[in-house]
Amino acid sequence: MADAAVKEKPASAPETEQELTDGFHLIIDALKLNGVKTIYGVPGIPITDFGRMAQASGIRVLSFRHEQNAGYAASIAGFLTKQPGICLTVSAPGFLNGLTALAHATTNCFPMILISGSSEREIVDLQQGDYEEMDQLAIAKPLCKAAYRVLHAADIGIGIARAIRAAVSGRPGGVYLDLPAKLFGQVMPAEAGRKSLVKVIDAAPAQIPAPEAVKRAIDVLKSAKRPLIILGKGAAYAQADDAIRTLVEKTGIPFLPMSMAKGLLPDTHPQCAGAARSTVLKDSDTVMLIGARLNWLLSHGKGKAWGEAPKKFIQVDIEPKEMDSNVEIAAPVVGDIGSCVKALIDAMGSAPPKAPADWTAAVSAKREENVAKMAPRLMNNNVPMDYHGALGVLRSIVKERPDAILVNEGANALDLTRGIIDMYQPRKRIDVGTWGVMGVGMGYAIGAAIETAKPVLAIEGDSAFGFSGMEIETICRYRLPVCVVIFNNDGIYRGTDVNQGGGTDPATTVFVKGARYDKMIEAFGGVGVNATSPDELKRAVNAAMDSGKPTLINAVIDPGAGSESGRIGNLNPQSKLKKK
Ligand SMILES: Cc1ncc(C[n+]2csc(CCOP(=O)(O)OP(=O)(O)O)c2C)c(N)n1
Ligand SMILES: [Mg+2]
Repeated sequence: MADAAVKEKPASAPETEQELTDGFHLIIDALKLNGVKTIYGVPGIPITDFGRMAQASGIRVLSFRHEQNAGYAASIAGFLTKQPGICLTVSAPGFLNGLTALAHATTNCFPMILISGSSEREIVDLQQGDYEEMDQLAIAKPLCKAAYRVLHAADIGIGIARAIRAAVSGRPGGVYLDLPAKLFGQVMPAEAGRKSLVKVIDAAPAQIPAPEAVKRAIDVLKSAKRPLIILGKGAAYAQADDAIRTLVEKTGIPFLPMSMAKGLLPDTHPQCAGAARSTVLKDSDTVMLIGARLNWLLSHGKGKAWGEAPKKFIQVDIEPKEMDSNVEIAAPVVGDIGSCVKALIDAMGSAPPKAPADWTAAVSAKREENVAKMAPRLMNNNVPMDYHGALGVLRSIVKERPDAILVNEGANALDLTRGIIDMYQPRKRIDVGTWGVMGVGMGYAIGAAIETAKPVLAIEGDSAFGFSGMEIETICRYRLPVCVVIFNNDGIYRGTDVNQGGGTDPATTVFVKGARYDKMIEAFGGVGVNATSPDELKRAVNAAMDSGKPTLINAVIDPGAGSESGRIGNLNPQSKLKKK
């Protein structure tokens, strides 16, 4: 460390010159000691010089146009690598811009650290009106897994170690680290500084499940007539891909991947029940959740979607509090996913519980039926395009390029893409996650391109894209192999809504008709294409994926093609009173 440590000789210094270091260098050294290679952020007081120095030290520092997008990039870096993604912001407004992403990381269980510079504590605490004054630590606390502030240079090592461990151990999440402006310039002897740094050992220790819990789970599975495995993004995060595959194949149990678990086993795997989702939720009698929570995305494990028949749930999760969150869990298995799945396989030995053949045959038949129903719609060459025609070609492109990362957000643009595009490899589909949030698109695309060095295909609703659209400049600036396809249907859900008040303002859900998003990227030297047919779309995406050039394709979609809120229109509140 201390490759650029300051040498100073104060007037009163003794004859022997003492090597000094400062907050700037200690933070950089602490991050590098713990393997941090990339920082996503936006510069400004008090972290501008810090960013420069970090870049000079060999850390890759990516500057964004808005902190929220930098934060989303950091959050997905955490998901993809199991190391905390780092987001760096300025005080108050920059911090708040990054905070949405920190809360998102926490909700989605992605390890991330939001490092924010902050203003002078003495002034902030007396509320004397400092530049960008805000008690950031207090605000961050309820929105993340842990929040820390470092006041003394000698505590930087410990502060960063705590942040890293808190982010990745147990159930991963977002951590806030508050670094007041004064800290950066604090000076201390270099040798003492070196000694104060902490390398985090075994940051995410294995958590082995209790053998009784494993046996209980296997007993429940053995009594099942219609078992189902649901794989969540926690299972994808775990990087226990081989073990999970072994468990699924050994038991022959149909599996249902949640959105970001698609590809953990290929969607074309004979046991994949993705295309028979409603049937397996209703008809199964025993459900093993692996890194999936019974939240709204699974209708809380009860109600119409789950049918009348009684169900038994087995849940594999690292967080004990997750058990019984919505319904009774008959067999909780608490531990990290990799250790739990391995323990289950070992305990099954040579006599694993097997899914009964009549059940697996029924699931396969339903799946084949649904796939066959969908097939002709995907081959249409309509102009203007509908979602199915456009997705039919994108589906083949992903099949031919299974290692590309697919970013996806929107309403119809999300739900139909998820349903239609098969994934073949783990952690290749990244999307709106637990909140169904709009705005992750370009941040995710950048984070994924940087962390994986794979080509990225982002399929975006025109509304969804708007939340982070300015980052196409960032994509062009860093020359990232990102191809953005905007499903442009002139608005949110549909572009056909009318203002029921009759004025000249457009309806609340519609945008400028015939907008040409492709022209935006041309302003930054990227490739823009306006695609009006599936053939044009296919050609443009293939060219972009071959060249690796930043590309934005405006895919013109029939404004009437979508439906309200995509697949989740039922969540819109209804009143018994008639709409006026
Ligand atoms: C941060 C945030 N703000 C607002 C919403 C509400 N919302 C859900 S989907 C959506 C946009 C849907 O339109 P689009 O992306 O164009 O997809 P389409 O259905 O038209 O294909 C919006 C604004 C949200 N989910 N997240
Ligand atoms: Mg739209």
